[in-house]
Amino acid sequence: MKITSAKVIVCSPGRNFVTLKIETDEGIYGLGDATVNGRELVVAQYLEEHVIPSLIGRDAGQIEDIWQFFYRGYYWKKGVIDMAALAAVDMALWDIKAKAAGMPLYQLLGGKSREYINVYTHVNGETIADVLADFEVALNKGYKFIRVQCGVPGLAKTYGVTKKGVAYEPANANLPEEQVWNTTKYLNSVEAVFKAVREKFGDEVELLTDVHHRLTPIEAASLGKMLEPYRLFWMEDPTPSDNQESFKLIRQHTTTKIAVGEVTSSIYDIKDLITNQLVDYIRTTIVHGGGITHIRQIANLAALYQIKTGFHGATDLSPITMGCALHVGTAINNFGIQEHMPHCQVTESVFTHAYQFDHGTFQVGEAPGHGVDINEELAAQYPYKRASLPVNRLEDGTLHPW
Ligand code: GCO
Ligand code: MG
Repeated sequence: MKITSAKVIVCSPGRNFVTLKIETDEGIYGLGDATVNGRELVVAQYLEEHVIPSLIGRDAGQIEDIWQFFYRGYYWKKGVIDMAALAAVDMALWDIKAKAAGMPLYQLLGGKSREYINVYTHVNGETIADVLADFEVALNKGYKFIRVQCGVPGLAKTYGVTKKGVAYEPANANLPEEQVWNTTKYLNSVEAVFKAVREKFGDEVELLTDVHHRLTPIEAASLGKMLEPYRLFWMEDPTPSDNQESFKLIRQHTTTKIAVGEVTSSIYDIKDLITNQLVDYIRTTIVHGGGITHIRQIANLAALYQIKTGFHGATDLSPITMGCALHVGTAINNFGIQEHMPHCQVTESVFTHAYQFDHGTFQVGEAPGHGVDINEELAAQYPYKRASLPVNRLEDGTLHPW
């Protein structure tokens, strides 16, 4: 089966998405997600100028060789833009192969390892009372794994906290909004919300939290120790993982489990974290991590160390990435949890999908391929709009990780 054409669809149904559509001479097409939040047009142009011309005429079935052509075959490998472009090609080719086989993708990846996919959702609020109210809503929807983020007294805005009743969207402005951060205020206030949640809702529900790269390693260690009584499912990105060794310091002090990887795009970005058993969950996901082909390699390495997956699943990853993540999650043994930040209705109307939410879990669906499609006519009604992620400064103006 030959690749006859490919095109990039950039649209903004509620937020920006970059989609690659690959067509073949047998009439089967495949779709891949190439969205990098805040840098969408860069990946779109990369695909159009450098990837698509080299794809035409190739055998669509040679997924591994095509992956290696754009990775090993390219001198400047491994950046997130490259890996997102490569991921889109890889997702689309797996979609084509599974459609040609008349099978849902998970069958090609080894078949079902589980009956459903557990997901975690986000709960947040400016105050503890707001968090407790939002928490109850999530429990009523059936979620058994819940990420908790609370406003920090004295800070105008806190990561992950949104106005009441408004869905949280990270890329919230045309140009980066400048927010203010104070680590002491955060560390002084963060324990109380977990205490309140455990007191009100008991020990059974699993709790997670995202530190969003804000702390130094020793601060992260003290946070982990402080939160031990609340038995978190994980604390996420407690410190930036650029220096993988720094997680040794955290591990020396706390048994709070750690999840890392949503900003990583290659196995080499997390290899030391895995092989030194410095984390418990890997969050690299299909779109930023080179597609299904590369994510399976990461998951296999992690499995050797009893580390599980916890794929990133924020709204800036398109339903196509979610579909692929659910197929991989269904097939592999060391699946841990899937993040679920529901897409808005407009996104859902443009991207139709076979996967279904069911009481805090997903059913992957039985449609051939990855099961996600795009309504191109509708997509065209939502043109790209520049949107940027915020940046963070300390109170004295120093730039700090967001
Ligand atoms: C998460 C993430 C997101 C990111 C977002 C950036 O854990 O879901 O941290 O909220 O901030 O994906 O584009
Ligand atoms: Mg995160």
